[in-house]
Amino acid sequence: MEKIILDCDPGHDDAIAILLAAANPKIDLLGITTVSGNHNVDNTTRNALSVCTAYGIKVPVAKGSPGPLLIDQVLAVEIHGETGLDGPELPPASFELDRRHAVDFIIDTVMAHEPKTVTLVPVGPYTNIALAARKEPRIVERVKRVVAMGGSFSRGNITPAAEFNVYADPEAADVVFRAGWDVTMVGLDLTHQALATPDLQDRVRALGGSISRFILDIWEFIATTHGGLLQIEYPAIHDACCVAALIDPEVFSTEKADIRVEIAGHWTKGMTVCNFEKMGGMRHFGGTASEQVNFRHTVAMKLDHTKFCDLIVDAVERLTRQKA
Ligand code: PIR
Ligand code: CA
Repeated sequence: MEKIILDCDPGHDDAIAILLAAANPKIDLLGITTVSGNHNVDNTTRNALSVCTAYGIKVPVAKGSPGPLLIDQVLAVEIHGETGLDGPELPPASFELDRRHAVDFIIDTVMAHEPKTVTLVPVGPYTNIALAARKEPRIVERVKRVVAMGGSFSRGNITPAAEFNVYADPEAADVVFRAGWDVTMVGLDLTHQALATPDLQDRVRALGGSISRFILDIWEFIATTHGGLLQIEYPAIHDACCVAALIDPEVFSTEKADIRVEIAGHWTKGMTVCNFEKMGGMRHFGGTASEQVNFRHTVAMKLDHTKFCDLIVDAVERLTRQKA
């Protein structure tokens, strides 16, 4: 069992990540923390609680940071709508938030478990994770690893160079990639392969029931915004890729790299600059040539789409059975 804390900004694909984490027996979901990103933190928190209420997910939910560390807030309303999760119908939340701030929830939870047993899974801007590492630096040594959705080594989705989660809080991303923990970057290069193809949608539709309906409604909404803006053929299921990799490490291939976050660039702010070991590895990044290159990050490369789809279908099946 992989013990995880899912730090998210639901968010359509975030909601699917929550369902996959709650459903799969290989994941022990210790809690959900929320952050501003796709929408403000009030909305992303309400959405997280509503998803948990609707599908009987009983884990602590702790509300986190209302905005990025330094820059002005950037939301993704044009993708996720006015509520942050437009489209599907959800019930009002029927249970209470954890009383702690997300940052304290993360610290307490990591410190309360044995060293190297808790994995952090940030799938929104990394504000809470950066603050937690600053507030209690011992968590950096203590977590097992960080598997983060965000970044890209090819193209961006909010600017030509930058992916949204990194762009929305670049300084936080810089803290996370500079810290000494084991970080896997599950960026757009990978998640733009994780598409809700007609075949996957048919398999989910065939299961019937309210969870199947919910996921189809998510994809229906995202197809209109995502498809129009980004010219991607089908909805991308970004955030669930991190959870999928913790269930089955073979769901994607990886390469080692040294990743730096561009926080000062004019056209490139929020870009994740990947120095790949396999490509020969540039000896330095420019700037201060003395900065030692260290290929200690992992980058997600090629998705096994069939394996990924099987995990999504399996999660819908399990949750539907549990609900019945
Ligand atoms: C933001 C997202 C997805 C698409 C766009 N265009 C903007 C959200 C997703 O929830 C995911 O975590 C990440 N941010 C992908 O950039
Ligand atoms: Ca997200």
